[in-house]
Amino acid sequence: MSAEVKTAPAPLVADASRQPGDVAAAQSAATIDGFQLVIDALKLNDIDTIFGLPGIPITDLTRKMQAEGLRVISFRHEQHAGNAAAAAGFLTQKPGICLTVSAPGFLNGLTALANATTNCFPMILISGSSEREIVDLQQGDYEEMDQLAIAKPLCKAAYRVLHAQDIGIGIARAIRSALSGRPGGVYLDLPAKLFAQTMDAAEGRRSLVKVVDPAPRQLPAPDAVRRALDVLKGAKRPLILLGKGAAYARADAEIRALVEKTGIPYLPMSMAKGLLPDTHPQSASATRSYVLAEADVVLLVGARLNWLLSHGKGKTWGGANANERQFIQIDISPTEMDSNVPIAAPLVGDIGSCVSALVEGLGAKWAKPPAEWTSAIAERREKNLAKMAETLAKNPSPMNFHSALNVIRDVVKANPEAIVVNEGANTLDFARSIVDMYEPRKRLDVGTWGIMGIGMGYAVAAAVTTGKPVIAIEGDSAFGFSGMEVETICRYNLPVCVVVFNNNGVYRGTDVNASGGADVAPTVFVKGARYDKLMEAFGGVGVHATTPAELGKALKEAVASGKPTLINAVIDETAGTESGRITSLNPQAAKKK
Ligand SMILES: Cc1ncc(C[n+]2csc(CCOP(=O)(O)OP(=O)(O)O)c2C)c(N)n1
Ligand SMILES: [Mg+2]
Repeated sequence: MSAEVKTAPAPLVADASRQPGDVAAAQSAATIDGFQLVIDALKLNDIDTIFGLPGIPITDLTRKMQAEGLRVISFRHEQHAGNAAAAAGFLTQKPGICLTVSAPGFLNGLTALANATTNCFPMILISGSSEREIVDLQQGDYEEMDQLAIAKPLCKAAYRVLHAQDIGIGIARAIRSALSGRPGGVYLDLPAKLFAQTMDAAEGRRSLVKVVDPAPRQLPAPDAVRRALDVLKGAKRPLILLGKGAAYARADAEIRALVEKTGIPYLPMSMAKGLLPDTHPQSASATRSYVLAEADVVLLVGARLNWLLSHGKGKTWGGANANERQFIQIDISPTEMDSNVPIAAPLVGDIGSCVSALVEGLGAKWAKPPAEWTSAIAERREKNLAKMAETLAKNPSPMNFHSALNVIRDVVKANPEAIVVNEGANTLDFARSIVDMYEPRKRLDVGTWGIMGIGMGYAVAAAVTTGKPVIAIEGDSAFGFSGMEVETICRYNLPVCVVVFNNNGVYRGTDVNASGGADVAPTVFVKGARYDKLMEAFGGVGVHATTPAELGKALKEAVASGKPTLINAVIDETAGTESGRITSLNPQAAKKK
């Protein structure tokens, strides 16, 4: 039990009939209300930060939370508060809490809740709601909406608390649901009436629940470990694929031991970059398409065979060869197995336990992969890296993605503790491959959905939960989704530097309106926009950068000073491609000439 429980929360409502000096009577008559129970339940479970947006019925809750020592980070739109909560969950292994008002605020938070669930980030969306009796009879209450029913299909679990004495259990259930097994989003509905309900203070305190072991280890079965090792042993061209689940698991030392003891080349998915430094000699990132097509045994660690991995089949996986490949998959969720292709050796359990079991089973005589395979990879890797270095060294005018990212790459190398947030299309694809990461959980991006709008929410969460510098590399379109939160960044004086890759539009700025009309094409924005002025409007530092030198200087200063900064990096508007690297997923009306 933590210290908070031992100290009795101050009763908010005293019994008027209490006689001075009558301590026993005062104690039994002392009451506690719903507001206080919510706060005490969260604190008891080591929740220290709330991301939200106040209004009826939760305004007082936000004030009281702050008064009681919780950090309350107030946003300009709930989606970004929700994204911040999700990122905080990923970074801390504690559920991030997003607090919203009823109906419209709740709906604004839902995209983040669904995205958190898709990404397997633990978060809890706590929403105030209107009067059940009126909502259920559809009598038109203030912000009437059956929020619980709407949230249910978009998250792991959804609960509503109707009575003050159930607040403790409700919050405990939400926490356990968010963290246990495969983590995800949870919805907790707190109707307005609940907050003012009172109950006996001592009974109220007893009703609170400290969740014990919310994400229990799940050990893999010994025969499953043996099977996995047998498959791995038979491999001629093995590959380890690390997903963001591996980053979340904080099994950093075990994963490094597995990679280094087996000598198997590895490929990190974008948010697993940095689990081992991207400069690690076994990294096959620079020759991704070769290893995916050629590997005969692939060990998936917290990575799912979804669209990001072409579902484990087809051209990416070597076409005809795909049938002969064997997969070993480590995942906490048994039903992930065989979701897209057969899994020869499923290893169900938590990543730390599964990887440790494999490392233990390697024994002293584990044979490294055939040199034919590792040297073929090394050769290609060196060739590709040299090619990339050549491209990066160019200094075209105007700047392109490469020359701009080259300087960001250097600043990240010099500040490996910095957290990189990244969204956009070309801005995302180029940054992912050009900017090396050196430490685990330092890269946050669009994740499983490829969603735009996570930028400022994730940046705020990264800064608040770690206190480290944050560099948000943003397409100009991507930035627009959450741009107003630069005020939030300035208000809390967060060490965030936003770099807007300004190419005048979605993908590029050169599209034309085929009708010949006065409107610009749907993908084109105001040309030459000055996003830096937006940051200046709130007292932050704004920089207009048209050369890599200007960009590099401004970024270094921002990281050193920790001052909220926005660099408007002017990028050649012709440099990008439609949909970045996922052009093949884009249905087009007619083939472009
Ligand atoms: C919520 C959401 N809406 C729309 C999209 C479609 N989309 C994908 S990338 C993108 C923006 C790309 O433009 P930008 O951020 O400027 O990056 P660039 O390619 O220009 O570098 C959009 C709108 C999305 N992924 N998510
Ligand atoms: Mg753009």
